[in-house]
Amino acid sequence: MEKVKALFSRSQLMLIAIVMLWFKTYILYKVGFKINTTNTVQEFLLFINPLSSAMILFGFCLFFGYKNRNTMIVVISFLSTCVLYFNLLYYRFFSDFLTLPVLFQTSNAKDISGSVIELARFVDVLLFADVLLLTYLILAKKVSIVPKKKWEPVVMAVLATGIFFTNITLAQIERPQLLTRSFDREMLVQYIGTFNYHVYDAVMQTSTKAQRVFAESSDILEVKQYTKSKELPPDPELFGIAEGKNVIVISLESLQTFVINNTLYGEEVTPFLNRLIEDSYYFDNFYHQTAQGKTSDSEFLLDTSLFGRSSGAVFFTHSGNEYQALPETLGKHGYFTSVMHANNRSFWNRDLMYNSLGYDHFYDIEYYDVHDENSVGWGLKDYDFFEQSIDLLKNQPEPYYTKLITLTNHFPFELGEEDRLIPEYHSNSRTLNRYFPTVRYMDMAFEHFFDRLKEEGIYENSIFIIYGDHYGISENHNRAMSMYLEKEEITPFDTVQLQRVPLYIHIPGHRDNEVKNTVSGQIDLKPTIMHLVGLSTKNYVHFGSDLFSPNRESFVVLRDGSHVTEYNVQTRGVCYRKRDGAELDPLNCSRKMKEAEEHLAYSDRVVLGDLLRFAAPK
Ligand code: GP9
Ligand code: MN
Repeated sequence: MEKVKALFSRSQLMLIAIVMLWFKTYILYKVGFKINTTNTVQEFLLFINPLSSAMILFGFCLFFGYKNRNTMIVVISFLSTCVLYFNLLYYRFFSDFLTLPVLFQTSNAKDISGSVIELARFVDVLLFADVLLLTYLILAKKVSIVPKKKWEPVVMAVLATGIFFTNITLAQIERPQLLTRSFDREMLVQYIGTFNYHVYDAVMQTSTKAQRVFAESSDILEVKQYTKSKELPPDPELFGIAEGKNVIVISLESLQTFVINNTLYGEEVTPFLNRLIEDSYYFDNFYHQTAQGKTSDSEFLLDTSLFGRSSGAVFFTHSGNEYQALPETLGKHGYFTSVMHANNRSFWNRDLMYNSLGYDHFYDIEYYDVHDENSVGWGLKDYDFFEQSIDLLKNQPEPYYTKLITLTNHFPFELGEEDRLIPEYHSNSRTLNRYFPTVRYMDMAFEHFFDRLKEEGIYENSIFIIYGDHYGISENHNRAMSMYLEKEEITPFDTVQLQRVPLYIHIPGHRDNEVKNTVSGQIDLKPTIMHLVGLSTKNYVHFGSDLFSPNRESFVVLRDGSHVTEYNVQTRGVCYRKRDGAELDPLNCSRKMKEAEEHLAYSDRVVLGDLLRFAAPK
């Protein structure tokens, strides 16, 4: 403590600089970035998070003595203010925080440099007030000049790390997995601070870059050979059936197959989706293949036919890659491509990733009228989201490829009394209990959307790809789940079966609909859609295959390495018989297990090495 006192009394200018940067950042959070908090812990984190970085930044001055120390204080104060200011300007334009790739993406830089003058405001000068004050104090000789001492940086480092770890621990408690899953930049800034966020971003980007640097152009040839050997011809009856039509993809939040055609206390959970089976191709053995990237992983699988990452979110780590994604390809064939989702642009790094995937437009929360009355849980209620999306759809040039992402059926499955169409379940899991009414609500909202599409004449001229993005009920709720499913227990085999999500391919006016049992996953959607709209998939690197191909083999690989075939399920080192979950000799699964591993390894090579940049342009 003595040393701490001594440290700051020796360098009062540094103390002033730290306190000013700290308070300034906090004020900027509130006024400039308009960061809202929902509880006191969050507010406390927001307040405290600039402190440790301010201490580390100004700590560098302690390596200098005499006049140099004071000059360094001003320099650091100026540079850190510039970082804040660039973020502010960027935020005014994109409602997002800077990331390294953005800084080096010239197109973005151009976007913003042209409008810097418009983005800057006179009051911004205030941001630099402390830099001026520090300079004045030095020039007016109001501060002491001291020689450097070896113990000073040590004391500062101990202090700063102490505060830093308290901050990170609190953030981790308040928002588990924030750093490992890195889902939202705004949240990262809110919880760990602007400067720490930039360091975190730099570490993430550098580790990613390294693998890219070592990749060679010949690597893609080997991958192409592999995927080509698995390419399947389309069903001639369905090839091109949707040519020139709008493709509307609906990602239904956390919807799992176990609720389809199921009841809760005698009432159907998804009456509309149950009826929809009759006039759609319905896939009852379709699996999500997502990992920590959740919704964003499912979007990635859909649009690229590649696997996301085993940890973290590919939307964050590899948003600068070349993908030859579905929106880009459809765009080249005359489609307008867009996403409609009433959330922040920066969530899952969508704003940057959608550019890489080739989307023309992202209708984010700004395009929706969202207020307390039409919101619940994560935001805009599905009914209102669908209703408001109708106008957006109507105003798009046709044909379009549009993905709509729902939100209400999201953990923790909150719902107002007025929207509860069926009761909650009664079990020891609040999560599972609440899941049923929100699924039922989503089903109702979705039915309304279909009615509206018909009223507006959009329906006839479109095809629909409707799927659940990932599980909603995790293994933590196995006891309650076994009760609901009337099973003694949920085994690892059952857990894999519970990764099934519904998939509907609905073609208005089409007659030959049926329930398809082929074992498949989200990775198969891209080649399927391409064939439906009449595009060849030759020369594309796809890890999935057309769901309608007559030669298709039942096979899906999950991101954790589990796989399912027509007869077997392999997970956590055990081979099961698919029919009844009986354990089998591992030999029954070994051939396909090798293929599953190969599949993931090749796909990872493409993503980590950014190999599609070497593929011939289409
Ligand atoms: C957020 C929404 C939900 O925008 O897509 O994300 P999730 O938590 O399901 O990945
Ligand atoms: Mn989701």
